Amino acid sequence: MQRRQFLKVGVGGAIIATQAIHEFIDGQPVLAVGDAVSGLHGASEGPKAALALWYREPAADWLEALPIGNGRVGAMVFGGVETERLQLNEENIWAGGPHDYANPAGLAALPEIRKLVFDDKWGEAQHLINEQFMGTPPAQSQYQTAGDLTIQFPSPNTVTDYRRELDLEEATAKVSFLADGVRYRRETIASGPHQVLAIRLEADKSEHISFTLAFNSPQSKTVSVLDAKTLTMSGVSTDNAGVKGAVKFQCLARILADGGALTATHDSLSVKGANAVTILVSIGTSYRNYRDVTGDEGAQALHYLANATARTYADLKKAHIADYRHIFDRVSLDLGRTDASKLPTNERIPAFKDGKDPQLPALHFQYGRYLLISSSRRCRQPANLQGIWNDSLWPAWGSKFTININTEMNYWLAAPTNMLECYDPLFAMIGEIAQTGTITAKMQYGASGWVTHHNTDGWRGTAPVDFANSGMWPTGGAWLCKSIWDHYEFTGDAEALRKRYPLLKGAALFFLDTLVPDPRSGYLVTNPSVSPEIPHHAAEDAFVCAGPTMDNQILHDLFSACAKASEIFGVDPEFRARLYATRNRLAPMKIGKQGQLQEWQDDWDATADIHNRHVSHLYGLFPSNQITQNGTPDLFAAARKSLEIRGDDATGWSLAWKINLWARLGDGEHAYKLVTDLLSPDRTAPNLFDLCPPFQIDGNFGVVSGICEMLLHSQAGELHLLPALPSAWPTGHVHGLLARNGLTVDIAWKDQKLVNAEIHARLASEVRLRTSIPVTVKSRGKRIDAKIGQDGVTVFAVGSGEVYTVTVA
Ligand code: FUC
Repeated sequence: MQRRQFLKVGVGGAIIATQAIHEFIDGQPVLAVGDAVSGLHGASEGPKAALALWYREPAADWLEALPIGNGRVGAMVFGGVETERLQLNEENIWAGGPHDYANPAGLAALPEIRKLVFDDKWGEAQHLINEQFMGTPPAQSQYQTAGDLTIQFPSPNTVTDYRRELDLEEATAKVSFLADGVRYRRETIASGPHQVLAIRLEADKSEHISFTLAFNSPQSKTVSVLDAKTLTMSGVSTDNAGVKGAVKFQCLARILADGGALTATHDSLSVKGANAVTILVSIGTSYRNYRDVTGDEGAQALHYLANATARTYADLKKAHIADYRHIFDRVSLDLGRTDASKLPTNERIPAFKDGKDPQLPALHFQYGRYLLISSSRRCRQPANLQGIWNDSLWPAWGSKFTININTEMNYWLAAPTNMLECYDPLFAMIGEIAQTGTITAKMQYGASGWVTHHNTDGWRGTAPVDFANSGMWPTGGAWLCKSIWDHYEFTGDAEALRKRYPLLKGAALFFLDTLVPDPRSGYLVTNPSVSPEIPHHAAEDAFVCAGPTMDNQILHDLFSACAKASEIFGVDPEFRARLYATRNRLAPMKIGKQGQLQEWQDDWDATADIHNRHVSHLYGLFPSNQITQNGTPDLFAAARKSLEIRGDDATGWSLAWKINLWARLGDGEHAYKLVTDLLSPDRTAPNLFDLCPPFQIDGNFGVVSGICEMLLHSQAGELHLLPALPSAWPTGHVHGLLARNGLTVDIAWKDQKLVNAEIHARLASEVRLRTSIPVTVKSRGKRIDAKIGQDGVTVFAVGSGEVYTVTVA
């Protein structure tokens, strides 16, 4: 027996009837079954794909709109009935223009700054840094919106059966509704292979598609009609701190109509009575790279548009889906299923704390992967603080690259969730900041190699910016270099490492030249530096210091990676010896009076801002592996203590980092508690964008990594299955996670215990398998001769191309 109800709500002047949450079949609440609709997709029931975000109403604001992107070009799709708004982005539209921020006055001030820091005169040191050592100008530029494309439809009298969704399996935004008895359907894709946005408009009655197309933008721009079916908007980015706005951009929108009549005004195009329409949107910019903005934006936009015009929407979509799925399909995740997943996505967020929706974190996990594929592929810029999605000229923190945590976090998921190609723009950016960072190293430190501080932008600024308390941190480039070594550890790809070895070497050379002996401890330390953004004496607003724990940990990893790479390639033996010798003189990690891991060389943690969102000194636990349960049990306990003192309450990205940390501590319940804190309306927007607040995409990406860490560890020479599985996910499976040493791992579990796992080896190596219960390992159907280590670890050799099945003994 089925019962259907409708709610009436007004949206944008039209009356929309949305369907009530549930229908009831045999007394059980189930998702309402909509009318069978052919064509683009059906309506009113939940999405066909389990992996979809869906809603019963159009987006009323930007955090309800749905993001699509091809790495370079992105859009937020609002799904309005009368007005469809696509807020447009192109990753290279940055305020200002090519500019070097290095400060020639900095070097002369450096000896005095160092002395003040060693003399504990932090306020004076900070003052001198702010006056003499910050970049010129001391603020970097902003990433900016291109503007909006609006599609204005006639006003219907009644609208029913509205639904919009973001289908993560097809990377397609979809809208469907009945207006005055006609079923309308829209789809929007951001094609990677063809570099355009394509919007498909269909109706189930012929001659029913009518609309007016217009561009708008807060940028300085002109809109005009290029030809009878093509609208154009040309603009230029705004000035920044005295640097003239230099990125010219052109947006083109072309209407390809089946039937109907096209008319034009001087700045809009209209269609009347078409059967179906495809609108192609192409954006070109003059940005070639951080020092060259002489590209021909019009030619670039037209090139992609002409190429896409020659294809049908069906062809564009087919190529787009195949291209996207080639990456997306590598990993699947099931954390259990309940009916909660049938609710619209925005209703699931406030309900998540009730604990009955394991599919929401699984959806969030796949959404994070979707967002990285959509913002960091075939493009020049890595994912910035907002990926590529930003509707403002002056976004929070410039929507740039904050590299004292946020940019690194954006890539924590790239290797474990098997999306290695998404690293490419990050590696390209490291190559560029190694160039600008060479100037900063020489000009401000008199050093060789290259350096980057806590932020960079479209102009690849590397000098310290903002203020001493955040900007005076020289270890940003060194941290970014960890991604190069991670890539090698996961893939064993020595050729890729060989190409990037000069970047590691340049980063290390800077520190070999600039580390100074601490007069009190004798260790070699960075000076001046900060433990990112946290005052060690909060009452005195004192941030700058020498040798914060995080710097020592990052440099330990950098020197180790660089030395190992030089060994692999048989080059630079003297340099390698210097690296090892210097590594031995870095200050070691220490345990303080509260039993905590000290954040500084001195035990200042009690006078610090103890609940600060940054947990920088825990870098050693995650993302690094210098602190492990078996290798350094005392430091492991101290790291836990530090995390307890910091507390749970934090920004979105900080919660995400802590999920990874608790997972590394093997505490799945605490990690899950933070997943719950994060999947709440305070930290997750209706479109599942993570809220710092405001929106920052690092939290989306950090959680994906955190869930991986709850299911699989592969650091410190071990492969640990289900190291931090929470009781909220008693049964599930994951397929396709990458682990270090070239392994791909599938795991199935039930009643919180391992059922079986499959390990695919791409390289020959030794696996040290840690499980909570004894296991047997088979290859080609035969049990293999595995040794059981004293600590219960199962040790066996794996061959390249072989598959190993792990079952409970
Ligand atoms: C760091 C953090 C802030 C924010 C900004 C983009 O400065 O301390 O919380 O995430 O980056």
